[in-house]
Amino acid sequence: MRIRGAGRIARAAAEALMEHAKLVEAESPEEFRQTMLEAARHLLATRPTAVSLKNGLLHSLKGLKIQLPGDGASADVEALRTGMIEAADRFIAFSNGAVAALAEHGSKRIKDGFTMMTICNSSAAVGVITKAHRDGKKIKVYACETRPKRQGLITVRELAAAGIDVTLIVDSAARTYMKQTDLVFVGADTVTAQGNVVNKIGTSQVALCAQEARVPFFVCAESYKFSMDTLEGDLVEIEEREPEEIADPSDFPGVKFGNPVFDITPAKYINAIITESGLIPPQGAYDVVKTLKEELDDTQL
Ligand code: RUB
Repeated sequence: MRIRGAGRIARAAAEALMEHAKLVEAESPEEFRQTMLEAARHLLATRPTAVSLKNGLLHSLKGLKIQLPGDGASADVEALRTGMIEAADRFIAFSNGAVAALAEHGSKRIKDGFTMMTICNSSAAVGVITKAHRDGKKIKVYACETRPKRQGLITVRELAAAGIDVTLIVDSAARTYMKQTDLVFVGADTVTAQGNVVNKIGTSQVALCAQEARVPFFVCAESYKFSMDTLEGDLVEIEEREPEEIADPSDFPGVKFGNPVFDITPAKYINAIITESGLIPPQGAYDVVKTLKEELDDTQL
């Protein structure tokens, strides 16, 4: 939890692999390859829900491809090391560029005088909103507190520091403030091939309120947040965290605690998913996943 947010998690994992690649000592290309795969699996086990982590690792592991038969089987350890470092570096640059491109597309939907709502702390959603502000639009934001870890506090600090008129609200006030909201922007940890979105717990309730109030609901998600596994029928694992995040269990003898930290917003509540390539309907998730598969299918973890 020291590194959080699906995009940052992916970039941090790529950076960790890159640092590892620089330091690893290996007798043979095969040993180097195995060591990098082990490191990637270790990183993958840190957070179960955000598919950006897996995709960021796969993008980086493409650097090992130069070892594949017929594709330079003779690559030595130093060539693999350089390949890994360059691939991880490429992913980090691509990821940062994707967040900026997405902000450019999404901010066009924000008109002067608009009020937005957001939940949790999504660098992609914050990027869209701050881009509109930088473009000179006078905007307001309602930011949900986001119990139990209160990532909404990070969001309000970021928006206030950018000079944006921001109001912190408790999660249960989302419906009340939806009446004064023009657009909702949220982030994503994973987008399924069916166009459903996994994001911080509470997101689906905000989507429901938006639907009822006829307020457009936008998800900000770079292409590496789309899940190839869901095309093959896998379900996204929802991280369940310790009860201490909610209250001290010893103060409540005989009480059970439930603390799932992400939920699933069905595609039917989503107006568009904003990616680095543009705004797509949730049904377009299938095409994004297919493209990702073409790009990453020959890289294994
Ligand atoms: C963060 C969260 C964010 C998404 C998208 O949860 O749910 O909305 O990860 O973030 P946590 P970004 O704090 O538990 O990691 O747009 O920055 O990738």
